Amino acid sequence: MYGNISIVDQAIGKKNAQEDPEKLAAFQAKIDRGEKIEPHDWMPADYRRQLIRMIEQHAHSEIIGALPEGTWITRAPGFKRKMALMAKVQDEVGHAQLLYNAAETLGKPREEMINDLLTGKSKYSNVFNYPAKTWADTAVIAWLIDAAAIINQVTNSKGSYAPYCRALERICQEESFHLKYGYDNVVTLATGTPTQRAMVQEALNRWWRPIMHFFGPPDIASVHSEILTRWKVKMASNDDMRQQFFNQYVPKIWELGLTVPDPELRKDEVTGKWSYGDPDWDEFKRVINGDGPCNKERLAVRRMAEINGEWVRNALKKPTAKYTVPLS
Ligand code: BYC
Repeated sequence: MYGNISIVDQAIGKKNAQEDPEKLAAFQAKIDRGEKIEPHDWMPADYRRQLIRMIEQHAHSEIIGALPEGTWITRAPGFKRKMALMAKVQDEVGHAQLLYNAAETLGKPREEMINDLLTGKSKYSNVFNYPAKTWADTAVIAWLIDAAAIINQVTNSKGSYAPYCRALERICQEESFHLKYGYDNVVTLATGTPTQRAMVQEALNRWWRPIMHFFGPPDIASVHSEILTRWKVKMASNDDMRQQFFNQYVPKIWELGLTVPDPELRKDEVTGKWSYGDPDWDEFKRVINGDGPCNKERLAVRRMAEINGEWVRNALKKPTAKYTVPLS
């Protein structure tokens, strides 16, 4: 902070200074009244830029997020679980389509978004840069990562940009099925043989830290929260969403006789706030900047999919031309 004005406020102030002050005031008043912004409405350039950044990252997260679970479709125990997992993975890819559509309404072409993902220019959620080592990992992902996503998305579906809110509402309905599917798998393992129980505990131990990171850095270190909150794009802070997750899911984890790998995690019954150990924010920074256990692998798979799918995209554009189908 410099005096009473934060660095973010100064930067936004400079950008906003280039905007028509009357339009800017009318825009903020509209947001403050709780009205929605549609694509054809006037909006400040930075509102557009911030939304593209966030929605695009979200879309990329859904598409990359399909990969850790996707590798388990052929190995899922039993036909019913294979079918259920396949449906979940399809849903996630469908979410990406809805989100790319929402981001496109702001003027960035889909090809450019995909290109920015493949070149590493755009980020996607930290959590999908970790390996799904056992079947129990898929159970923990479907239960707790989908739970974390629902907390984030239900909250932000009340936000100001109408196309993003509409996409989030639909996505949350599907995510709530995923959560039930994930919980069912966790319960099966947690109430199964000692080996199954150990397997789900071990998966939970490995995923806990990435899940803590999922909600973003602590509020004090969050770069975009201030302006996104003022513009009602973000309807709760990173820390508030993390606290909501603790409140809703830690008791459920304990109920199953599982433990959380954080000896400092406890709820203050007076304030209602949870305190927790440092989840290693340096690791978070490394992972979101491309240096996680699976970042290279995830992008390599996406690049391969892009090359293999090129003839389909071309065929859709020019159905009468001849195409060579790559043999992969
Ligand atoms: N991972 O200022 P901050 C799913 C970045 S998929 C990576 O607090 P903001 C599912 C942030 O971008 C659902 N990067 O940011 C799919 C910024 O960097 P840049 C995924 C992160 O935007 C398949 C910097 O850190 N959900 O559910 O105010 C199977 C500073 O952060 C992360 C979404 O994408 C992260 N976790 O708040 C199963 C939700 N956190 O851009 C499940 C949409 C922060 O300045 N996104 N960063 O270079 C959001 O709600 C917000 O962007 C966040 C971060 C709360 C994540």
